[in-house]
Amino acid sequence: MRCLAVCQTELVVRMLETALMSSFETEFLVESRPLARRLHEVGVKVSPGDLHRTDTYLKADLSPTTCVIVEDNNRPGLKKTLTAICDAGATLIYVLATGAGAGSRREDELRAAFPEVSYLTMTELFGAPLVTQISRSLTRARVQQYQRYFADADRVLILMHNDPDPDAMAGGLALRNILRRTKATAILGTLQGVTRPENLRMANLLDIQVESITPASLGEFDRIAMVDVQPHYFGDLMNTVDLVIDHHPPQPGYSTIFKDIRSDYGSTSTILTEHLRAVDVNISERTATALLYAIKSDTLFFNRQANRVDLEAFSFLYPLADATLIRKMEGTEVTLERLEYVMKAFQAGRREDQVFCAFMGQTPREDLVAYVADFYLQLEDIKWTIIAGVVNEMLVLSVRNLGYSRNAGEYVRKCFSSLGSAGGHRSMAKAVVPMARFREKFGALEGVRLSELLLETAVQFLREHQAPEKKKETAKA
Ligand SMILES: [Mn+2]
Repeated sequence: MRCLAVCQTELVVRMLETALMSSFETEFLVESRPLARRLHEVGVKVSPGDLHRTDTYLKADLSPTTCVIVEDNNRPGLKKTLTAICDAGATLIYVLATGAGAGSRREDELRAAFPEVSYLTMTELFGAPLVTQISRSLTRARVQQYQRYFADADRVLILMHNDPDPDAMAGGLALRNILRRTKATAILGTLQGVTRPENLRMANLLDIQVESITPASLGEFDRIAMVDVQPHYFGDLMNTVDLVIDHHPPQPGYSTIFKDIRSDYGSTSTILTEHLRAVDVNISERTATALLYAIKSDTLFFNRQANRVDLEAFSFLYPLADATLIRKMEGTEVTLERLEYVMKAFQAGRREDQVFCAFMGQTPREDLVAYVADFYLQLEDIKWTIIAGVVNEMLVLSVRNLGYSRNAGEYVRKCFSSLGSAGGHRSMAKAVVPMARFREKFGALEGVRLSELLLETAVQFLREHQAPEKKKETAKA
């Protein structure tokens, strides 16, 4: 494809020449003869000409498929130049703003006069990659600091939350790589081991050894790092650690030598992918596969709280990872045990509009509650699910919704924070309250009656929080 660049300054000519060389056959037009001569001498295809005359462009052999780039360094005369170019029959016209006056006002002015012209600014084109590069070097400095700090330790513990999920395990694996350690010198540990089927499957398929540790054994480690979790999760067990890398909202009440907490990231693995890239550590297929799977599963394949950085990490990891293995890890999520709880929720569940609530009674593990909540969200007309079960005398509630509706975290905090722990994000939240306290407040309900109670609290919450928006809609109409 041919490209004609109409430029004022040498720097822009040279920059465009290098940038477009491999994709376009590019010629340049400049106003100044001395500049044309100088550029010609170094091999640039350039000719001088009066930029305001249609003739100049006709001579340059413009066709409707020639891409024309016009440098705008904020000097007067741009409109005359554009008129001449249009009159010569050009249709693919880009104005490249390089001057300080570039901005939305100038863009609006140009658009009004030349609706077909596209307006690009150097700041836009150049800004994002520049910021990425600079933040990468900030990350590099950060990573190098903790690498040095961990270097002389004999035994390192990389601690994950209970029943570590793909994000925790992948994050742990990546951190071990960054610390240039093996499983003998940096243990991936947890106080309560892997139980959820897909977590087990990931650990097996990627040969990730997760070791069970006890509170008493914490003292055996020279350095402790946490991934995908912060010390407050473990109560008073650890108030001081060496490194925390997490994407959950920052928590107070602990001290750490180093930390990198980015709560706007969809996964801890995204943060660690950036760490790996910043220090040019060789990323093995196994680590890339783990990280890719983790980003995919923590963001529910970009359905839940994901942003540009998660996508960026995903596309960086994709060619390095084993996609077949990821499919195997995802496997079929359905097990007989899970089906049993899906059925229990079906029998005891109640539904109103787009809200489904179910109390499943005694439940062996928390992950079943979460699974059933995710499961019913797949139903076509369901936008909210609230599933509860009793795990060890505690009522565990999982709330899910399709992100764009009301806030799930707000719902659990409003209804249950006075009874126990309650919190979460917009699209997923969880509450854990002692069954005894729940009964004190709501009475000794069982089965369907408890589902009905949950439905009532949810419907009321949604109604209260819907009111302002409805008003707005009516106002608009
Ligand atoms: Mn996570």
